[in-house]
Amino acid sequence: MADPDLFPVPTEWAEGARVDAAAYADLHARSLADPDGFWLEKAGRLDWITAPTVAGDWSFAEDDFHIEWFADGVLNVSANCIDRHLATRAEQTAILWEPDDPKAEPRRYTYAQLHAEVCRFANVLKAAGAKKGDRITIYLPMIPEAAFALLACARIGAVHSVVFGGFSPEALAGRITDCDSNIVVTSDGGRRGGKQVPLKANVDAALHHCTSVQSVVVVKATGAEVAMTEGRDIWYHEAAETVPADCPPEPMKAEDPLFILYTSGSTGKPKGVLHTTGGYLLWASYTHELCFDYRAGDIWWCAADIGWVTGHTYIVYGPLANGATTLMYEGVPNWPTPSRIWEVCDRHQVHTVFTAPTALRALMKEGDEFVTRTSRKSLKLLGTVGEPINPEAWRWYHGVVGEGRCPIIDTWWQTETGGAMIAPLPGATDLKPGSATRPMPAVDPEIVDAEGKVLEGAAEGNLVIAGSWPGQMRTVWGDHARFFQTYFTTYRGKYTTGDGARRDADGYYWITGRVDDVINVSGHRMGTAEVESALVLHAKVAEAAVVGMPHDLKGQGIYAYVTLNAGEEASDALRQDLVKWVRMEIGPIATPDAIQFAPALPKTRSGKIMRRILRKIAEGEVSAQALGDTSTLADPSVVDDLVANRVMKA
Ligand code: 6R9
Repeated sequence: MADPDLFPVPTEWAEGARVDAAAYADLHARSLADPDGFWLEKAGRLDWITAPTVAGDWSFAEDDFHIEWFADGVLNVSANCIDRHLATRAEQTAILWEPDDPKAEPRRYTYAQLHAEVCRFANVLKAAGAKKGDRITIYLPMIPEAAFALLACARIGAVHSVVFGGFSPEALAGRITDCDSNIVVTSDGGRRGGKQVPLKANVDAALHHCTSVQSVVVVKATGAEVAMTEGRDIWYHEAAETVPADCPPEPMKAEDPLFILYTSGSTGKPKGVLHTTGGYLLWASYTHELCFDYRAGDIWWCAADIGWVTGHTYIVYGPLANGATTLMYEGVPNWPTPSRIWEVCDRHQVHTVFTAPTALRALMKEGDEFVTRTSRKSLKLLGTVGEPINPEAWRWYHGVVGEGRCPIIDTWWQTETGGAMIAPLPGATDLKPGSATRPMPAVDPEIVDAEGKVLEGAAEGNLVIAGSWPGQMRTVWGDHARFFQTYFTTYRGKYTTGDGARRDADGYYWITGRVDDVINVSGHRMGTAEVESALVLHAKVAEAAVVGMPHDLKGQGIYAYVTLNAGEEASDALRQDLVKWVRMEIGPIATPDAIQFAPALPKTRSGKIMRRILRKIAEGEVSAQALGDTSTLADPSVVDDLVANRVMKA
């Protein structure tokens, strides 16, 4: 009998795809047996000014720690994403923009127009004082100018640091200061789900705390009225009229920095993940083609925000390096109706849509009718990323959205990995709902136990990667020691992902979620330490501990235990005040779902908070067996109070 949990490669994919099962096995084996030969050959998919003669040169050992790829190669990322396509596809749409308001007009930019826009943008940045190597912070809504800005930085060799538009002025200021940005690119505002986002005002507030910024380039997006600071702020459209039309691409070494992207870790403030030029672009382009079997003429839609790594790799760099038509959507999945995603697919005849499980769960709950009233005939592939997809959502995506004909490409990866690491290939991999399936070429995953012992065969434990791959991050901006410490010391000689995983008897990987103090809220990474630091900044809060809690839509919600300063009264008003406070300090994505006031937190005699217990209580598992041994606590009775006063519902 057929296994109901196995979805074999559809015949038309097996016959027509670039890579079938045998070819995948060969690619994976060859990439590990002869990495130099394999990657020097693959490097040929990029356009080099000087072709590299070396591939990977790396060691994860402490006394010789280094990671380099294609070190003697020279190239420019924007030339690879634009100029080299001009001979063959100047008139093809490169960027197709769908506005927030479905009644507003979509915009299209051909490769020729993209070239003109990016050259112009690059010259405006230069006029604003940008030089090769400068860090430029980009705080923009999902408008085409966001893609122009990234590519313009790449063109002149400046390093972009995109900050998600949902982050608060405080969070923005921290990121500007950490990388010492001299220029910020923003807009008068943004639109999302019919609402306006005051981006420029947020930049103004952030810059009260920053000393490095000389110029703010402001794109007119909504027409909202904004304050302009004389001598600092420049309207993009005014500056664009005064600069030359052409901007030759800057030759960059393969290991020159391309971008910084801040992401949450288990300790301390967000880390500036640094990606470099050659290896990152190759990984973006190769994985985009392989996972999604991209073909000329296909309309590709990655529905992420450009503020996350998924937007960098699969809205901008991967698709444009491959000469694709990439759709960029300004709005949110469920506005004005829960049909919006599928309506956009019909309107633009989208071939692949790539989104997050949290969006799917939210749409699924609205009922099938919002899907079935649309056609979706153009869809060939469905992608997902950001968190483990529950089999129920997977089956809905496959059965209702894709009517059973579109393979689900569940891609597991991280900001740190640059692009997809474990994912099915549509023509090669039979699917299992909830599994990201098998590793990409060059990716050598292992499952290790707490002591670092490598577990063979079917096993569950910590997911590590045994060797380097071209898209690997190269450092934490400004703190190389922290890079080594965070990723290469838990299991010596290996890259620690921070995720747990199970490998089944067929060699399929099932990601079980983070094993560190990072929680995944609607596909967004949140360090519990960040939320705790925000809470303790409040004048009434003495101490805070934050853990994840199960949440139907978000995957995980934020559960905060708070102890108040002596003399302060717990109240619903204070609870609401704290929620508002965290939103203001970090941004709406960090909104706590539950706040429990606690007279004390469970601590060991050495003063360490026992998070294991706090996690169990937040999960609603309060039996003595679930809570485990509490005898090592300084005051075991603390636990009884926590259990009795658990916040049942967010
Ligand atoms: C690309 C991205 C990374 C963390 C990662 C893991 C989780 C991402 C996943 C997944 C299960 C998938 N994650 N994709 N878990 N299945 N397909 O999301 O990067 O924001 O850095 O988050 O997200 O826990 O460690 P980033």
